[in-house]
Amino acid sequence: MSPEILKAAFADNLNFAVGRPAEIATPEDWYQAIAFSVRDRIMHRWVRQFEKRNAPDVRQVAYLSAEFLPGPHLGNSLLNLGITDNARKALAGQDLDLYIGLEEEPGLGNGGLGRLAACYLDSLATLCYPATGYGIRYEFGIFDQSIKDGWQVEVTDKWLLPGNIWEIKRPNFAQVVKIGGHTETYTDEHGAFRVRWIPDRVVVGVPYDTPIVGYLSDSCVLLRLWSAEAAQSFDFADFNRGDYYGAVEEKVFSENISKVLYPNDEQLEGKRLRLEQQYFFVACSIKDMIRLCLRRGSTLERFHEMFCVQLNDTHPAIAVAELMRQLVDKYAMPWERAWDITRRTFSYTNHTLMPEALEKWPLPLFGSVLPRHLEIIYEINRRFLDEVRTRFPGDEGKIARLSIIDESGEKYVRMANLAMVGSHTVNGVAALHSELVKTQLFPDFHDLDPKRFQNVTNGVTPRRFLGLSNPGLTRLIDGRIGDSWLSNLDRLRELEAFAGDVGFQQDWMRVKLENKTRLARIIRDRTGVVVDPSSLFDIQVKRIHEYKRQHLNVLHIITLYQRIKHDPRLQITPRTFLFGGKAAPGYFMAKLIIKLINSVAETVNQDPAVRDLIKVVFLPDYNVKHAQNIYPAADLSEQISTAGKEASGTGNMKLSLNGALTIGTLDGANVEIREEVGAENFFLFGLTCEQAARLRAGGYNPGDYCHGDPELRGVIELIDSGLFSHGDRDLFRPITAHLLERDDYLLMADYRPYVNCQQEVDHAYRDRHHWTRMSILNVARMGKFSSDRAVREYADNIWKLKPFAPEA
Ligand code: GPK
Repeated sequence: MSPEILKAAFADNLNFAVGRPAEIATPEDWYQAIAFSVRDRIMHRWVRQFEKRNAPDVRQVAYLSAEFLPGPHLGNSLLNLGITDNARKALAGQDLDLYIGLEEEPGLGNGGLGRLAACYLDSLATLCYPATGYGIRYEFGIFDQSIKDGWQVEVTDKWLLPGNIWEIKRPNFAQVVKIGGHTETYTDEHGAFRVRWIPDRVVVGVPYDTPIVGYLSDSCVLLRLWSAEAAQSFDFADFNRGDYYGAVEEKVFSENISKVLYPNDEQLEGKRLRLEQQYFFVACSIKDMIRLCLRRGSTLERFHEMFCVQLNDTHPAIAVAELMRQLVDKYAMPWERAWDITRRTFSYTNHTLMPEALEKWPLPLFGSVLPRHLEIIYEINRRFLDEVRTRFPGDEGKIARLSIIDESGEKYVRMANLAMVGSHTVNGVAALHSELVKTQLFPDFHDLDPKRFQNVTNGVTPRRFLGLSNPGLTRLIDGRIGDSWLSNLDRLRELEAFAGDVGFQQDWMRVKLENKTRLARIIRDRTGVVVDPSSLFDIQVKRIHEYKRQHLNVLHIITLYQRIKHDPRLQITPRTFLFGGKAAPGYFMAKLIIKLINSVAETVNQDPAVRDLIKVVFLPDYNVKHAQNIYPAADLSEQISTAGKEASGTGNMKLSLNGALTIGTLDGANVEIREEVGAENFFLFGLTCEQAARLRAGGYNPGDYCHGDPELRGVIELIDSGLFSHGDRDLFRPITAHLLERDDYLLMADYRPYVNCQQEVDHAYRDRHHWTRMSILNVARMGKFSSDRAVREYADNIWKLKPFAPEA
């Protein structure tokens, strides 16, 4: 698409879609005009492919996810369409990057799980797989984080306020969803015994479609997000005849369902509204698939041939019972047939072993929201447990553990068990995690059917996280190996040949320095802290969680601080420690960790004795947009979770892809990253998952580590002295007391190995050629971690899905 054509398109859209004369157009107006023009091109592809995508023999994947974190669309869509340079030319002198930067991001997710879903859409589109991402169009996404006096303050996210050019409302595909009420039995006209569900509420789900364009592939996938609206005609006709205000109330009540994203990451909230959200989007999505299936002339007997449905964690697991309900209650299919279809339709991805994240719903709550589903679940469970009994007669313990209903105390519906029973395949998200899924999480299911368990190691899209975020490095790589690596990441391997090339190393260092200089400017503008771009940028960005151990990082910072104070002439590699991440609003310890980081930053940054050797920065409001500025500037990537706790991690991949070296434990995908880049190019420390288990089993006493290590004791005492809290000796006591008394995440045990490993990092960074060589090798060996590879594995091994056009 030539610059002239784009220029005309921008002018047209400024005129006709935005309605502003060029003379007075603001940057926001220009953003909109460009975005409309890009959307036009995406729509063109979308419409052109309609036939191919909907051919009767085309099988589709539906990716059901309560979260999607796509990031701003404009920059990425320009890149994927291959028109960024021409768009720049078309704008002759105007600042395209300024316009791109104006876009609000759809923060419809919490962290890794939502971002993974977005990476997979990018790859599905790029590889021409027929796919739809189904989710919720939250009116308010993840809160914006600001920092006041060192504490996190949550501010409502208003992403829809400026309007959202990328979505198209499709009221004609709206679906009605029932909630609450009771069930009745009746005999149908053939004398058959049937059940119907009489709800006490109905809401309407209206889909909003955002087509996601693939990288230079001419292909799109659809992100279809459901928004809740009131069923107006229903109100007036059946309930509130003439009751206008009652109907308005009902409207507000209905719209609540898609109002706000629950901001908890790997933590249960257990709220009725959350269950309603889950059911709402699942019911709309299943009905939408049934509609499509029938429209394409198929019968529901072939539902599983038309659709495979991936459950992104257990949030959409109710889909198993909903498809059964549709097939049995509505379409009068015999139970066995319906169950066979259901089992062939679903597969389930587990994303965590953290016990507090495993979803379970109190039975009374579940029954009051979804009375018919509870009955169906009982029936699924009865048949399933009968089968188990014939295989393991008399093993009541096993039966209790496998049951979808937890009856050990107060009764619960276990969503993971429902997902397991209703799926043909379950997968973990990294090799180690997938092993733990078999041995720790679902050992009884594994005994029952080991073939059902698979691994698909996570991946990330190189388009957004290198091509778009790091144009400097992209150009440098293109210059050496051409540009095909962006859709074939294994080709980065060809960079290995240049790892020792001094000229290439210098270019590599120059790009990194430019990226760090840019980030330093952002840090100064957003926090007032001045950092030195030539210092080592040591970065930990991710949700704040005790298991991710941001506070272990802090213990290291205080260790260095203490060393400098004891020895004012100490020579260490100057470092900038950068943190970013949100804490769940109700997670006290996580919020206190943020306060600790900011308090240590305040003390350290203004202490002249530190001689600017260390700077500590907490960059507020970590999100996709900010991440894109951070990854390219990283020298060191902190992946320091307690072994066995991080299912995979994906930030670890993005940072390494941008040339950061990793300091990390043998956890999640770190294990595979280390395998790929080579042990000599990875800073490993800490307990393994087996060692951690043994330590705990033997009666772990964290206090022993502290008392046996004077430096560690000094660090804890320094925190408790009030030095970082204006004399308040109690402020951080919940953290230090937990570390000394319980230390669930084994910081005390891993402290010394971590600090020693950091010393190795310090030394390694002084040899810049060697460091740069390691950095180049890290990038060269990241091919495996492309989401293209991951999506192909899902398609080949789980979905049995083919691209609808042969790959170019
Ligand atoms: C896992 F269970 C969950 C969750 O509720 N939210 C979430 O972001 C993350 N995750 C894991 O913590 C990461 O290790 C993993 O890489 C990511 O999901 C994607 O699989």
